[in-house]
Amino acid sequence: MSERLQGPRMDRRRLLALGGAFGALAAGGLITSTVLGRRPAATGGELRSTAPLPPAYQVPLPLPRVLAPVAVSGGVDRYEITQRETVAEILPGLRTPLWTYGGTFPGPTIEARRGRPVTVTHRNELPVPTVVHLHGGRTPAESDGYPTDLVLPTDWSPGAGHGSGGTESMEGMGGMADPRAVTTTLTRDYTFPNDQRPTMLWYHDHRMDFTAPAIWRGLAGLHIVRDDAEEALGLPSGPRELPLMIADRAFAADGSLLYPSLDPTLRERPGVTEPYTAGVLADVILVNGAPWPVHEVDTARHRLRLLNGSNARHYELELVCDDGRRLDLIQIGADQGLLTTAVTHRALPIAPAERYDVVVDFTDVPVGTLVRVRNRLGSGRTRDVLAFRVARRATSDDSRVPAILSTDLPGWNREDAVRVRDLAFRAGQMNGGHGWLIGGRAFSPSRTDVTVNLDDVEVWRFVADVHHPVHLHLVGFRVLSRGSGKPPLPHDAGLKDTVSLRPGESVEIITRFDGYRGRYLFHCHNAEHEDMGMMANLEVV
Ligand SMILES: [Cu+2]
Repeated sequence: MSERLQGPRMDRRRLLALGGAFGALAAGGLITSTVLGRRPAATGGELRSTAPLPPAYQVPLPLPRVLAPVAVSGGVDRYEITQRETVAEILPGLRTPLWTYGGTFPGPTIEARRGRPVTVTHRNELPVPTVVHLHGGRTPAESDGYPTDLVLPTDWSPGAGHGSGGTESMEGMGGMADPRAVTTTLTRDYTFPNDQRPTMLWYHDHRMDFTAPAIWRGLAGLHIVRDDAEEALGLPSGPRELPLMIADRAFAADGSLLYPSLDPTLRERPGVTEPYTAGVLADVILVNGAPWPVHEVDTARHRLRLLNGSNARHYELELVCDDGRRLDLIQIGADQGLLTTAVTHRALPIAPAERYDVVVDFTDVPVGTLVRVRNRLGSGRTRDVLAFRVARRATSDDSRVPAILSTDLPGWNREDAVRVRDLAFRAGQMNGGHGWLIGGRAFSPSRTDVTVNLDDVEVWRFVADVHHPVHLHLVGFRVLSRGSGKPPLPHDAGLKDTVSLRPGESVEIITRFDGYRGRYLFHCHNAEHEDMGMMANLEVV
């Protein structure tokens, strides 16, 4: 009890210690009103393709292949993924070099069962070190993909040709090596217990300083956790369950991806050129790696498992029929699995790294109709995302959306929290240049920013200058409030692992730090912000 009472007092001291910049934001001062006044639809600079772009809704929607295990003995499913360069035809008639998991973008999907561990042996045949993180996974620290736990290429010598040995690659880390890093050469086994609520996770590169360009080049794939209880609900399944990874990219005239890296080899100097330091946006919208694809459906309910896999682009999705009629997005799940009851949206905002599980009912849509999924935050061609063509009458549809979807959502109350923390996400100086900071500091692997006790419940209060989608590793959380104590928004329902802070906004979340002890992270999932300092260490003890 006394511990609980300490919460607000610690909170106040922390608030004061954070100083003037945070205070101005928290008090709704000039910074807040200026930022809100601009109301930007996106944070970042947009690259323009010089390649000829195809018309929308011509390319069929690809579905990532499901990876087959190499062994299923001993209660563990074993998989192997080789990270390698490949060339793919993304824009019709053009060839695009990619960095991939297993030769495709997105990488292969891992289908996992709740409570049944999966071990993935990743083999790095790319020219740079890599790190695999399973986003949303309840993963022991040694398999969580800490940014300095590198898998090195066999012939890796970072300073080769630059005459300074191995230190130059540490430039973005302020010259600091990380004594706790556990590196391997060529391969590494990542073990995922899958001891968590069923949901769609995604795995992607998380290498120190170079996460954004690595994901951009193609290092992202899906990992779906299922269980018997969810399957018993009768939700749309089989060909009527569609994973949709949405990501923007830009293409040069020769088909190669554009990206404004300071060092296009991604070997030494991290970061992007000045117009893009707030985030890299692009003018082509890919879904499962295809530009503005189209997918044929029948007149039945479909389950869409949405991931915003973009580095910096936000979307607000709506479904519009040829005749202007809009279809509802019936949200059944959030980042971390099923809601208690469905929430119906006319439009659904989705920030980088967020997932939404939605059901769309095409039952009453006339055959022949094109149903466009549009992005209300886009302009020009970025207003289009993908489309469904209602191709035929369904012979039957025995799917349903039950009134109660789940009964196991954590019901943490504010009174359960032993601590309240304030964390400001805003721009600032880093290494003498532009950076993105948490609590006024740029990321350093050698500093513990937040220490929590295993099983403690805490309330964290975030405040933002511009858009920041904030992600915690290890745990899911509930959104408690937005904007000075106002209730969460409808799409904040359920268990989240990424929350979208809007410009000038404060958001409170609550979570229990359960699962595993060790070194984890929390960070902004605008991938360029993440690479430019907006990450912090979370030590669970
Ligand atoms: Cu950010």
